[in-house]
Amino acid sequence: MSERIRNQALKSKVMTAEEAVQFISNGDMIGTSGFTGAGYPKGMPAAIAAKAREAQERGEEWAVKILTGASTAPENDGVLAEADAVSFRSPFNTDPKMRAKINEGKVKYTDIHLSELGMYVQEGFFGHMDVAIVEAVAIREDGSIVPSSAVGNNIEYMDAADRIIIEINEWQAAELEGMHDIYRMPMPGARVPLPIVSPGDRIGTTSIDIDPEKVVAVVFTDGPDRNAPFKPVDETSRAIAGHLLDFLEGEVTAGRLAYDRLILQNGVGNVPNAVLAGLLDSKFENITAYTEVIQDGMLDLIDAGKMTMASATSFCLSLDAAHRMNDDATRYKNHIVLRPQQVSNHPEVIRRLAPIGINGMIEADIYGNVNSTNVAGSKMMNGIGGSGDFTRNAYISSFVTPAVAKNGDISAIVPFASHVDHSEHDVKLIVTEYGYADLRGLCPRDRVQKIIAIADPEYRPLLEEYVEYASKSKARHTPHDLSRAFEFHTRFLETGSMKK
Ligand code: 0RQ
Repeated sequence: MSERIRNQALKSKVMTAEEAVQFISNGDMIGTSGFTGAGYPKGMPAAIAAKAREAQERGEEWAVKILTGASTAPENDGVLAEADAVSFRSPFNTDPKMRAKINEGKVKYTDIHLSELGMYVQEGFFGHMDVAIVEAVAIREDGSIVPSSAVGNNIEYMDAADRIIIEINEWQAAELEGMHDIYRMPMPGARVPLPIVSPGDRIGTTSIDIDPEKVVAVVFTDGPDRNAPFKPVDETSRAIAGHLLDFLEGEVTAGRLAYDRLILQNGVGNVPNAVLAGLLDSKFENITAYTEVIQDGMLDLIDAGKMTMASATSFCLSLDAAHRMNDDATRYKNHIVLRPQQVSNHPEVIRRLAPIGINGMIEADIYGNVNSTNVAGSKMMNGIGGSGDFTRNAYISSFVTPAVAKNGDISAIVPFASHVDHSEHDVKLIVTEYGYADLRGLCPRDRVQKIIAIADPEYRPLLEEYVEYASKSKARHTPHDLSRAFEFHTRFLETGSMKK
């Protein structure tokens, strides 16, 4: 304990999660640490869920509102959703139990750009924040907090909250101390340019200074971050990665990129992770990343000497890779900077550094509008995450996806996106296993054939058929036949397949 809590006063606040739950009340707004399955609280959620259950057994309504960094894990979102202990949640969520409650309408969910959520809290858009629960690797002598495997919105939540509960997770390597770069974003009117001109630039401190008087409890935990392992790279994802690398090679040939000047933003998901695997055998060297999560593939690139520096706000590592990080955090510290998500996803810095953005998607339409979030227009999958922060501001924003989902019953290319997260103005490149559609500089009608060419061959005639109807429209700029624009989706909802 003495090594992890170096502040004398806060040693007296150590208690169990079951004791600390006295500081949580019905209706509280709680801001927690945690981002893509890393650095989330592992002790308090179960205690909060138990408190909700007890109240519900007495016939009382009892639920809290939860803000996180991004997705967490079954021990956090899962247990809280199962106990019906949450009335409101934001942002990005991947937990299936929480997703079900959101889609049943039992949890109100608001899907916010990850760079903006901390700002919303600072500006009071969500109302009063009662409690912040933050996982840390240590508390320093001065009472400042050393975050664990995610920084997320920890600063904003601890600044805004009346009460702070720190979870010290002894499973997380103490050597993570020094990896973080903590910068407190000034309020509007006081903001200055962020002096980050290279992904590794540091602009802050290595711990979060807080008001120690607000700390009501320190809870010890000892459990791993929990992430599902990435799917092994299969033929489809290898083909997608191959096409993306061909595109990047073409950019080098055209003089718009160089083999030693590749900056990446890589979304979470099986396909984006496969792209990282593809880069291992590529000609690119001295790769850097200005991104939001460090995935397995990045550790491989760092170990191979291919990636020199990665800036992110959290890890999203399989358990095996998390063990590698824990065993070797001192070395990885030379190559990784973890920042608050307002900084990792900051539009100003992204536009300056000009990374290649690579994100997954649900569907794209024939003009290049992309849906990342809502299946058939209304069923929430995960959320926009940071894809909007990067897609709007990256140098080249690409979307990677298998051409079909659900054994071929769903086409990733549709006549009209049933929900739009990223518009035709921002999407520059779409990649499937059939190739890439480079949309730069093309008018909507010229994008159509490029996009249909990378659809699954079975869906191409159906898309062509739609284009033929749409072409009868008098409006020739972005021709649509609104009576049939959603026919892929309506057919899927009626028959279980988008096929005819
Ligand atoms: O479902 O797991 O039940 O089989 O979506 O799909 O093909 O494995 O691809 O892991 O890259 O995820 C858009 C969800 C893609 C993700 C999405 C189903 C498919 C499968 C996963 P199963 P794949 P990926 C950085 C940036 C938004 C946020 C973002 C995502 C499951 O990339 O959440 O980019 N993106 N953030 O079957 C119905 C479709 C479908 C579909 C795929 N058209 N209809 N289901 N699926 N397409 C991260 C952060 O910001 C934190």
